[in-house]
Amino acid sequence: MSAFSAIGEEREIDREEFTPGLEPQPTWCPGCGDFGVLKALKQALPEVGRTPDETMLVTGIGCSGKLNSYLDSYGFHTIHGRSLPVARAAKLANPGLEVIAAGGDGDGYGIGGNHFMHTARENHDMTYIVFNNEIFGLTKGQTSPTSPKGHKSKTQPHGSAKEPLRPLSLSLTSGASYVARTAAVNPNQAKEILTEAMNHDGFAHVDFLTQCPTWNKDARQYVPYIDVQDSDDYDFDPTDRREAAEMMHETEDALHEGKVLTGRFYVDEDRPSYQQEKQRIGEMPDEPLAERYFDGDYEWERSYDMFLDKHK
Ligand SMILES: Cc1ncc(C[n+]2csc(CCOP(=O)(O)OP(=O)(O)O)c2C)c(N)n1
Ligand code: SF4
Repeated sequence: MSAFSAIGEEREIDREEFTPGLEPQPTWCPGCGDFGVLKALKQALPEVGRTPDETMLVTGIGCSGKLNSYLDSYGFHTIHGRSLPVARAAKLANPGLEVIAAGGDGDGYGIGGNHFMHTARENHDMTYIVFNNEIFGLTKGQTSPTSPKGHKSKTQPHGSAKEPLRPLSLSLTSGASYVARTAAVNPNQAKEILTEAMNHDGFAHVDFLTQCPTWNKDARQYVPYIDVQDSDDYDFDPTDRREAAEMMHETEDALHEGKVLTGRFYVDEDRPSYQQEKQRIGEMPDEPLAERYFDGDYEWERSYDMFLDKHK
C-alpha cells in the first residue's frame, strides 16, 4: 500500500485515533492553555474527515512544540521558528495531506516572523496555530513579541518598554486569507474555528490564546471572552478587508485593557492558494510531486528538460 492510498477513504473517525501510544499524557503544567489546543485539534480533525495518516503536523520549539508528541499523525518537530517553511514544502509536495503548522508566539511572531509574513503573503494552503501566551514559556517566562508594554520579566525587570506586536493586523496586511482568534478557555469556539481553518483553502491563521499559569502570572486566564460574531456590540463584515482591519485593531487594543475579543476576523474564500497560482503559470504539475518518488519509472531527466523548454 502506498502512503497515498489512504487519502480520501470515507469512514467514521474517532478523535482517540489521534492519541499516541507512546506519550498519551501531555507533560504540560497543570492548567496550561496548551491542553486546550490539543483537545480542540483532536475534535476538529474528525470533523474535517481527516485520519492520522492524512494529517501532517509541523511544530516549532517551545512548550507548544510538544504538540507533535501528543498528536498521532505524520509530524516534524523542526527548529525554532521554522515550522512554516517545512509545512509549505510538505503541502506543495503532497497536497492531499491536511497540513497544520504550530508553535508559540516567540516561535512564530519573533524568530520565525519572516516566515509568517511570507507564508501569509503567498497564501500557502495550511492552518497555522500560534499558541499565544504572551511570553516564552519553555525558557522560563522571558518577554516575547506579544508581551504587553510594561510587562515585567527576568529579561525586562523594569517592565517592557516596547509596544506588543499586533498578530491579527500583521496577518491581514501580509495577505492571510483566513484570520481568527480563539482561546483555550473557550473549547467549543476553538473546535469550530480550527474546523473552519482546516476547511479553508489558503493560509488560515489562528491566534490561540493559551494561558501560562507557571511563568505569566500577570496574564489573565483570558476570561471572560467575547465572541464578536455572537455579541450585539460588534457589527462588522469579516469579508470586508477594511472593516476587518478596524475590528482587529480594536481587538488588539482591548486585550491589554482586559477585554478578550475572539472570533473570525477576516475570511476571503476567493483568493487562489500559492499552489493554484503556480499551476496557473505552468510551474507546478497537477500530479503531486511526492508521488514521483514512489514511481520508479518516472523520467526525472525528461521532466527537467521539459521544464527548461517551457521557460526558454
Ligand atoms: C535558535 C534558537 N534560539 C533560542 C532557542 C531557545 N528557545 C527555546 S524555546 C524558546 C522560546 C519559546 O517561546 P514560545 O515560542 O513563545 O513558545 P512557548 O514555550 O511559550 O510555547 C527559546 C528562545 C532555541 N531553541 N533555538
Ligand atoms: S511553562 Fe507555561 S506554557 Fe509551558 S507547559 Fe508550563 S504552563 Fe504551559
